[in-house]
Amino acid sequence: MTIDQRLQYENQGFLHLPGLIPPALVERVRRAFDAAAAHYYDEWKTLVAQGKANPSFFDIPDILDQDDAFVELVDLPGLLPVLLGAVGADIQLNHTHARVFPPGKTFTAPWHSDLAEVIGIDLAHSLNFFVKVHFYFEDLLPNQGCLAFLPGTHRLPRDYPRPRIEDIEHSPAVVKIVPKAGDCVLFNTHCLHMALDNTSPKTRKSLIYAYSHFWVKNYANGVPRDLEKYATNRLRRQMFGVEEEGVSYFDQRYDAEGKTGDDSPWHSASRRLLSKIRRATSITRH
Ligand SMILES: O=C(O)CCC(=O)C(=O)O
Repeated sequence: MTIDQRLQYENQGFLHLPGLIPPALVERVRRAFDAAAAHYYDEWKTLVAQGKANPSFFDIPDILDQDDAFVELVDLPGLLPVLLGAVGADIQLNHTHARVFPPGKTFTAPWHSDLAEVIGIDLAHSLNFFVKVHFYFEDLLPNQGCLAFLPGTHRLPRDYPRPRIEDIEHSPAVVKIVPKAGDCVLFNTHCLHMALDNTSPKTRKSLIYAYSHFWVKNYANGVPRDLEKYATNRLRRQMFGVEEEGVSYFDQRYDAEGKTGDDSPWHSASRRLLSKIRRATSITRH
């Protein structure tokens, strides 16, 4: 993480990281996402008709099992130093969403912290607790459900009254990010944010990966089913919640210099995985 990124992340609560996903990977992600979205679209519509799904958006399930490209984003080389700077060496993938947001009103609560109900953490002083990365593989139009933030609000206490902003597009308190294909947006999930309405004629597509510490429970959708294929090195094992034998939850560390034996086979790691039967529900506030 560069000093500019650190200052921006710590003081504003979010970072727009342009062009981090290499073009070839952008293309693979785009194709795989469209194929998976098409596969699950009818199921979503059926659930909507039965009143069992939200009509405003849907998440493709278990995205890490859909294509290698989605696993490659987890530890994207250009993103990794920023992730390590934002969370720390004990980073773990916490959960994923592959989100399809057709034209319509936003489904997120206005100006929310994802962590407002979390107890045991002084959120205003825990700058490195929990981050999300939104990955974009298509250019967004300014009115295509872009993410918006209230900079600096990650430093406010959890009970700070949620602001009502009448004219979001013109408020100087708001930063809206209009990303291009290949961009990532990383943010402290306690920073007040929301997805804006998608008033464009185009569906917004994005991937959302959440990261926290190794000792925070992860969700099933943050662990690919085929660990033997994907958890091929120390970092990947840690990202997917696989414990190293003899290392406690709290002592798990990825050493970016590679001093921790990246070549130790996956089989030597403890198989005690965090259970895939955990509910794979969203912690986005709807
Ligand atoms: O833009 C989205 O899909 C959700 C934004 C949000 O509230 C979140 O990622 O926590």
